[in-house]
Amino acid sequence: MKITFIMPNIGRQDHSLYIDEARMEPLSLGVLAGLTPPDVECVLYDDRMEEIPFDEPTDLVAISIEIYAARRAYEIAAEYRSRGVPVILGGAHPSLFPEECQAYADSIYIGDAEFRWAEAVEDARQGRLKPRYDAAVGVAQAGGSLPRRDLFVGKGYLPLTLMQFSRGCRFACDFCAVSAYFKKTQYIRPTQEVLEEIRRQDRKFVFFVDDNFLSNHDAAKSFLRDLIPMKIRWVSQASIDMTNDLELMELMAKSGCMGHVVGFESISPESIKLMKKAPNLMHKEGWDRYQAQVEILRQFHMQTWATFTLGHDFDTIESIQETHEFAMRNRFCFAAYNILMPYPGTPLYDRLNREGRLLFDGKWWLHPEYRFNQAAFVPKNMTPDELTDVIWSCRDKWNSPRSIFWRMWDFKTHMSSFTRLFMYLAYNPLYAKESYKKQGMLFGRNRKGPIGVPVGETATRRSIERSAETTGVR
Ligand code: B12
Ligand code: SF4
Repeated sequence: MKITFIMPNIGRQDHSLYIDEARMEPLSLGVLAGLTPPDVECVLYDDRMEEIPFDEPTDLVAISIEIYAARRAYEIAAEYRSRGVPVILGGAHPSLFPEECQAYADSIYIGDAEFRWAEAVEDARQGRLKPRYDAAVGVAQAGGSLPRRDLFVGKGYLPLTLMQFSRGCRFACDFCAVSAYFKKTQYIRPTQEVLEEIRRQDRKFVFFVDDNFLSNHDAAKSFLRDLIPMKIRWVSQASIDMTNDLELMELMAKSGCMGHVVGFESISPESIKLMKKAPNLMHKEGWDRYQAQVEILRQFHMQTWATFTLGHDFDTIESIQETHEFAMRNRFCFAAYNILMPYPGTPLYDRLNREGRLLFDGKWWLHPEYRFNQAAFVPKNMTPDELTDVIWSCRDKWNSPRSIFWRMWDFKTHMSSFTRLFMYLAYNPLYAKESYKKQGMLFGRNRKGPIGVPVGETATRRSIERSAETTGVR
């Protein structure tokens, strides 16, 4: 038996093929292949940089979907199904919105692969794949199952190893798909299994893709004490309440932490309360626009990737512009000015739906006219276009060479060691380039016809190729 694993891309640019130059290993598919019985042949195709050989013989196609790639995933599924190959869809989007995905696949898988994937493979082998598998969520890779990292070799992924320490988060932010998926719970792997996984791979640079690595401070501290002797460098994602615990900060620095993706979300305390982002309001000294917290991050040399969700009900054009000034003043390593997005299954989506504020028929991810980084709802204090424009102008300013040069001059963070400076200089231009390439991109490849009609897809591909031939831009 042979299974083809596919990582779908978001879409394509209008004028050229889109290759994601900042692509990272698709850990979900590596984990999935690791959980597959060893007698099954596994191949992986990554739509972010390679053409999918639809005619290559295979017995089952497994696609992992997050919401932005849903449209493209359905197109890929249609290509295979038109050739008689069964397709199963899994991941965050099918788990949160199974009703939609069911229409585009032979089978959908809800929840973590750890629980029922082996059964689904066996069913496919016997030719009796069920239309739906409802699985639980919980501790990742239990029993020490390892991802099939051999499938990533030669695909040009960024040189860092993706790994999980935990899954889920205890907080309940109203816009967060993770909180909805894991029902406000964090599931932590046994330390020895994580350490063994670190030992079994070659790199010394690890990205723990946890939703909130520090959701449980005590568990994190215990793990970090054991991580110190491994002498790795690592980054992760974590909430800002980490700065309330200096012992935790100390252990992170000692175990090689370079910094975290930190969800600041907004500089307006009213918006933070509305979105229920509790960790951002936990600072002992009260609200000071994160100044004391950012100083603590700097004190421990953390190179912070600040993320913002913009367009909450108390945000204004001015407050969004001030958010950019806040990020510049603090010379963050990276910043993501994300438009607040209504993901189905979240309280935010339900509220905006009730209030009649959703645009694009409430299904922006499938809409043929929706473009990457465009407002998909009606904000309170500005028009959707104003929200789109002000965020783009912040992003544009942030990514300019002048800004990259100016932000570099922080001797506590980016200039505090050669490795940190290298990371700053290597990744800032790369992310800036990706940001410009992705801005305004339509989703999927088939722009005109209904989703999942392979004929249109082929025509689109031909026209893109022609455009690439004439312009020389790919
Ligand atoms: C790491 C990460 C990233 C990395 C990308 C890593 C990579 N390889 O490319 C970075 C930081 C670059 C990133 C970017 C984005 N991400 Co992201 N990301 C994550 C994160 C935190 C972890 C994903 C991961 O690798 N987990 C580890 C693996 C092993 O777990 P898993 O993916 O959940 O897979 C398990 C199950 O879902 C299931 N499963 C998954 N696929 C399949 C397939 C089949 C067939 C089966 C049977 C089972 C199955 O089994 C797996 C094992 O248990 C998730 C949050 C999350 N918990 O999912 C968000 C998440 C997936 N991202 C999200 C988003 C929105 C984005 C962006 C679009 C953000 C933006 N505005 O730019 C971008 C663009 C992505 C793109 N396509 O280009 C959302 C998706 C929301 C949704 N409803 O779908 C999530 C859920 C975060 C959130 N809080 O909302 N992301
Ligand atoms: S702290 Fe982060 S991961 Fe946790 S619920 Fe809030 S946004 Fe989601």
